Amino acid sequence: PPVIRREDYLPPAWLVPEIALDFALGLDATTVVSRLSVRRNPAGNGAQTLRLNGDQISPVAVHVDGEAINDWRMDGPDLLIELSGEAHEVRVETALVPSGNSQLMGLYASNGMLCTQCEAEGFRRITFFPDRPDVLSTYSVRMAGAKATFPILLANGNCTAQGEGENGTHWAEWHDPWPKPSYLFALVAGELIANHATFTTMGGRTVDLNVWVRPGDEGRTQHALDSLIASMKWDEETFGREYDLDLFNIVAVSDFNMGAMENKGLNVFNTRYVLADPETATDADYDAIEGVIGHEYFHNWSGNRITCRDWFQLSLKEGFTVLRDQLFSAAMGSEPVKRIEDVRVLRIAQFPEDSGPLAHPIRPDSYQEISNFYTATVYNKGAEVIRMMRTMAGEERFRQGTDLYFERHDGEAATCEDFVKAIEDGAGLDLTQFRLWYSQAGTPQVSASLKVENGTAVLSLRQSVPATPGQPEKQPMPIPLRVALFDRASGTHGGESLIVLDKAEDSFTFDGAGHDPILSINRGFSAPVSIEMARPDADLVFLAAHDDDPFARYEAMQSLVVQHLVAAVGSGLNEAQREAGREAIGEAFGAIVTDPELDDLMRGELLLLPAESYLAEQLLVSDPGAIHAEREGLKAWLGRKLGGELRALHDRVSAVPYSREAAARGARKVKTQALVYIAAGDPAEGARRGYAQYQAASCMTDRQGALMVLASLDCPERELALADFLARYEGNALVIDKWFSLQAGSLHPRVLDHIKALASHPEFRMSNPNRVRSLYMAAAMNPVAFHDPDGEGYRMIGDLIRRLDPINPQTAARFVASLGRWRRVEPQRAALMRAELERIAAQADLSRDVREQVTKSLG
Ligand code: DPP
Ligand code: ZN
Repeated sequence: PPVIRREDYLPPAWLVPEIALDFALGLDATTVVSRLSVRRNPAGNGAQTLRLNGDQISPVAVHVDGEAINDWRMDGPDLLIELSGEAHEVRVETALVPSGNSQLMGLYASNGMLCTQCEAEGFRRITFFPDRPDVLSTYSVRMAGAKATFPILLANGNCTAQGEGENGTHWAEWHDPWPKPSYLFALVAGELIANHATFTTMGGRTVDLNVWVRPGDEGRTQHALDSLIASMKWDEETFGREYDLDLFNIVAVSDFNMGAMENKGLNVFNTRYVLADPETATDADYDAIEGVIGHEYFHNWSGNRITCRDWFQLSLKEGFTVLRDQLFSAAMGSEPVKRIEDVRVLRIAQFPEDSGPLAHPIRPDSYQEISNFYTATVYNKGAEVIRMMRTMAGEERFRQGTDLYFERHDGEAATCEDFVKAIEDGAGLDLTQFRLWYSQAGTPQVSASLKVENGTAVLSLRQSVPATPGQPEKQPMPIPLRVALFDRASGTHGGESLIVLDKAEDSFTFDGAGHDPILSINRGFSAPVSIEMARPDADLVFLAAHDDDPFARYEAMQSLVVQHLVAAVGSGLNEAQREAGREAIGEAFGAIVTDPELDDLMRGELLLLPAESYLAEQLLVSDPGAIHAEREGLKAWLGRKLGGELRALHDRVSAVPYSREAAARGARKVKTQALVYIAAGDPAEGARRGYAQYQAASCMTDRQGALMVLASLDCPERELALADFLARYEGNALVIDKWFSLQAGSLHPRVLDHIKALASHPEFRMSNPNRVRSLYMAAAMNPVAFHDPDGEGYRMIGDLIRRLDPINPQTAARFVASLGRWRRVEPQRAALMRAELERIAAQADLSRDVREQVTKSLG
């Protein structure tokens, strides 16, 4: 497949200032008549040929300026028309089969309704169009269909007219006054019911808000609606952004590749980021809904009003919008806890990407299939890069930068460079060298050492950016680090400083540091780097107890455990050393379990052991079996060592009644964590308490938590609870997803058999991405199942990719990365993983999506 390169960008030869679309809707047959007003782009290359992209569609009829023409031609999937003048009207008719569209890109049927997904290149599956984000058009949409099947007809913008047709049909016309790229087009038709509210903007505009769902689901929409209102208000207050239409619609769809989509005025959501009530959604689900509703809403400015010039600029809208949703969620809940969660996600999802065969800069230089670049790097590292600018500028100056960006580029298709320049000008920063963060892939490693003489501390830092595919050599980048030096005796520090390491090596001096200070570095995770510094356990125990930066406290705890586990699986520890390491961790853990000053939400973070994938990252080549065994061994040891304290904690939080308040949410968070450790140390006690927690549960958080623990145990309570859960939530797809993923993610010794049985369960559906992910993503992330020493887990994921690819290539391609880690895995498993990739590569007719990921992973 052809490689698309960023450096080859050319402005479009033709612009399309206006488009009128006319849909005759049917689940099995829909016709589309598209009228484009095209005009030669003065900035284009003057080509006579109008290229309209298509994908698995063919033109039924083509007219130019009202005349049917026959001299159009196809170039692969694209329609080419020769045009002689400066401006023309082009009319193209296409015929679609929405019910046969299993890729879920373009117009498709889901659960009896019709909906669209166009980002990145789905619009070309609906009609022929210059399907690129720098072609902005004003859209008018007319749709007609059977009233019984499609009582509700929605598109972008405002509804301008509607009426009854013949034979039980009706129609609606929609107009979106804001020019937009084709990827933001949306249409929804079906039987839907809305939870409605209004919002008055800071400028006094009254906006109608609707959350549309299938009848029966309306009781689970209030949290989404509340989150939308909170987002609108927050964006006014924090970024000065006001909503710009009279209507904002959200529609929940059960078959959806992504989380949600920010189509102008008509966001389409995966049901899992809309539907919630305490009985069926966990606290984490509530938080995710708030975050995604915010994210898509914030795109109205960072993405829609200012869009991307080309797809290489994806992080322009995604990195910035992730930062915006992170700040929003932090403001709605606990800022430190949110920060810790975000860093955990970065380390689990992005760090491995950055050190593997699919590594790419946040602004990639080339791609074969753009869907493969909706990555943790573009999104989450992209957010970290902008967060660093904010850290260096300070909040106020950063706001001046974003104000300038929104003002300068409103209505444009912009680039990452435009954003950086606006922050530079508006915030008064010199970001010359900082731009390297956009072009260089790889997680920088910073090694640190501290020396003290006569009260002056010297911090020596060295950075290196690892080689990544296509980028063997790297230049040093500016790395902003928040640091503080703690005095051992008082447990305090004399003030935090922000230093910027912008050379390969540098040193920084601090006066008045006392004789033996303890360094707290990269506080708040001010830079997305890994810090390498060998330090005594005692220093980490000290920081875990005393650091006033909550992230740094968490980090100290993590480092303590990482240091121990990496030593244990790496060079190996003798029994005495292992015991000493565990004792140090046990001491810090015990303090956290019992600290009365600590709020439970934060306690919950501090009690989490580092993920196995993050531990594997610390080693060049690792044995996943050894990592798992050592980490589980520590878990069980802690469960036994702190059994009394953990049972007391579990008893205390079990008495807290249900509410959505922070204290009660914190209680639920540590409830299941305490249970996890109790079960690790004493499986019989874990089964007893787990089943009691399951039966007493008044909400999904407690019920799911208990079931998760039971699912890993070999006990009769496991089967009882699993059967009860399935029967209790029959018909609720999102909860049945949980039932699948809890079992596929379990540490049960026969988990592979369970997964196989689940794949033939009557509730399993290959056509539904949520269900596929609930079974197979949980399996791919489960160290026991995936890294089975005989390679059964790899085979299972390989088979899935090959079977899913013809149905839904975008979702299939997401599974390749797990196998692509083979180079970092011990030789026996590595060979099995590689063989699986080769088996996929040997399959004829692979999609471009899977082909690109597999080729790069073998590369
Ligand atoms: N819908 C995806 C997101 O919001 C892609 N834009 O990130
Ligand atoms: Zn987004």
